[in-house]
Amino acid sequence: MEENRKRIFSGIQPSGKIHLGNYLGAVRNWVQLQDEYDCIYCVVDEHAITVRQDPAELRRKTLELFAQLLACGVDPERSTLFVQSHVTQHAEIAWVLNCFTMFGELSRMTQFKDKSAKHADNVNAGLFTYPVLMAGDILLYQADLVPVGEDQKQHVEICRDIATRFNYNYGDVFTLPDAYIPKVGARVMSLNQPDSKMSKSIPEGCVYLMDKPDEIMRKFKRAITDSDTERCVRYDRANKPGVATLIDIYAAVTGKSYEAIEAEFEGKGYGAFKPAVGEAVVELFRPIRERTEELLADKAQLQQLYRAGAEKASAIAGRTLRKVYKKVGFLER
Ligand code: ATP
Ligand code: LTN
Repeated sequence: MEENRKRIFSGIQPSGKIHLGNYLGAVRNWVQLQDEYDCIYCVVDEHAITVRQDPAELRRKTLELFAQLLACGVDPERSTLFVQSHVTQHAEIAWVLNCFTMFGELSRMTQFKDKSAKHADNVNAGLFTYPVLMAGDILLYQADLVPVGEDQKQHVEICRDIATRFNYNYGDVFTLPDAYIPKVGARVMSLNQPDSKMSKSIPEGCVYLMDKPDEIMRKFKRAITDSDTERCVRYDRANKPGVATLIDIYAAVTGKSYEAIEAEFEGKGYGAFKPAVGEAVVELFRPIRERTEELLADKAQLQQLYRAGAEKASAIAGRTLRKVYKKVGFLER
C-alpha cells in the first residue's frame, strides 16, 4: 500500500441482492477506484437491521453479497473488504457521534422520511440514527472520498457536518470526506416506474446481478416505454421518461453517448431497442454471476477472506477510536 494514496470508503447493505442501480451507481466505481486509491469496502449488516430481517436470511445474504463484491472485481489483495459487525469499532464510535448529532438534522434526512413512511409499524431509533452509524463507518477510516449513488449524497453531507462539529471541539481528529458520484449511472431508474429510482422495493422494475439471462430479458421487454405516437429512441426525460431510463442504462453499460445511441436505433423503434439493452446487461452480468457461483461453492475460502478483511480494518478503526475516546475524556483502561 503506497502511503500517500487517498483513502476511499464505501458500504453496501446485505438487505437484498446487488441490482443494476447498485452496480452502476456504486460497485462498478469501487472496482475502478482500486487502481488509484487505498480502498476499504464494507458489507453493512448493522445498517440492514434498521428494518426487520430474518436472521438466517441475513446471514445468507451477507455471505452472498460478500461473494458478489469479489466477483464484481473488488480485489482483497489490493483493497480491504469486510463485514461491518466483525469490526466492533463501528458500533462504538456511533455512540460517541450520536452525542454530536442534532435531532433536527436527522429529521431532515430524506431516506429516514421515506423509510419511516414505508415501515410505519417499525419507526425505530436505529432507522433515525442510521446516518450516524454511516458517518462513523466513514470517519473511522479517515476517508477522503465516498463512492455512492446520488441518493446517498445527503448522508455524506451530514457525515461532514458531524466531523466538522467534532473537529471544532477537539482539533483535527477526522478527515472531511467528499461524496464521489459517477457521471453516468448515479441514479438508475426503475424499469416499470421511471419516476422512481431502481430499488429492490419495486422488484418488477429491478434487475439483479444474479438474475438468469431469460429473467433479465423478460424484465427489459416489459419495461415501460411511452405512449407517445412517435415511438422513436430519443432522449427526453421530461416527456419520454421510460425511454430515457433505458437510454441511460444502455449508455452506462456500453459507454456510448446519447447521440450515438439515438443514431444506432434510428428508424428501429422500441421493439429492437428494449432487447438490445437487455442483451447488453445480460453480457455485463453473465461473468459476474458465474464467478459468484464459484466463490459461493467454497465457504472456507470466503471465511478466510472476510476474517482477513476484518483484521486489516480493525487495525485502522482501532487507532481512530482510541483517539476519539481520549479526546472526549474517557479514562484509559
Ligand atoms: P434499495 O433502494 O434497493 O433498497 P439501497 O440504496 O438501500 O437500495 P444499498 O445496497 O445500501 O441499497 O446501496 C448501495 C449503493 O447503491 C449506494 O451507494 C446507493 O447510492 C447505490 N444505489 C442504490 N440504488 C441506486 C440506483 N437506483 N441508482 C444508482 N445508485 C444506486
Ligand atoms: N447508507 C448506505 C450504505 C452505507 C454506506 C456507508 C455507504 C452504510 N455505510 C458508508 C457509504 C459509506 C445506503 O443505504 N446505500
